[in-house]
Amino acid sequence: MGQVQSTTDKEVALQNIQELYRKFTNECPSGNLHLHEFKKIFGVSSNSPEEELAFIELVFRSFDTNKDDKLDFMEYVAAVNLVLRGKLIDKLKWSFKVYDKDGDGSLTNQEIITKIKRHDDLKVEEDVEDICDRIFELVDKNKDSQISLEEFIEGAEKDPWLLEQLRLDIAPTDWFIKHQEKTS
Ligand SMILES: [Ca+2]
Ligand SMILES: [Ca+2]
Repeated sequence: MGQVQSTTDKEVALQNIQELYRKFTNECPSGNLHLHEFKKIFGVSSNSPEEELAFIELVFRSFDTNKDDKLDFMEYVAAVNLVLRGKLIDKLKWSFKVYDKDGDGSLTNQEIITKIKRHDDLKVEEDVEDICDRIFELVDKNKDSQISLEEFIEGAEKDPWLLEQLRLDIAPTDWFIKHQEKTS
């Protein structure tokens, strides 16, 4: 069943990429997708919570490989590919990069708390701290109150609960549905 599922996903993805190219050139005649357009795709506006705005910006930056503050079509396709068809390890590396706000190569408990809050905004403060403590207990092997990329990946690969907590997922359907709503 997994086989059938992945073949179907692949076909859908290819079809979507062709469709994306049409939409991309249509919507971005300059050949570039800018941050404000990216925000619109995800339904984020200046009225959105600050955390959400900051998060989308981090996601955008993580896809902007050549750091020129815009996504060209290649960067955009790479992003869509990662979201749709990326291997778990690549998704985890990407998740880590997005959470690592200050880009110093390790995650502090503040960076993890921001992530948990986004995961489920109904969670009360107490729970968020409990979850954060539990993540550190399980992942921070050398107890330096920082989570390194190695610790992050090792933890997520071993423990399904951690994987659920740590993996950043942008649902492919949302990605496309929102894009289509915006452009059609
Ligand atoms: Ca770029
Ligand atoms: Ca950091």
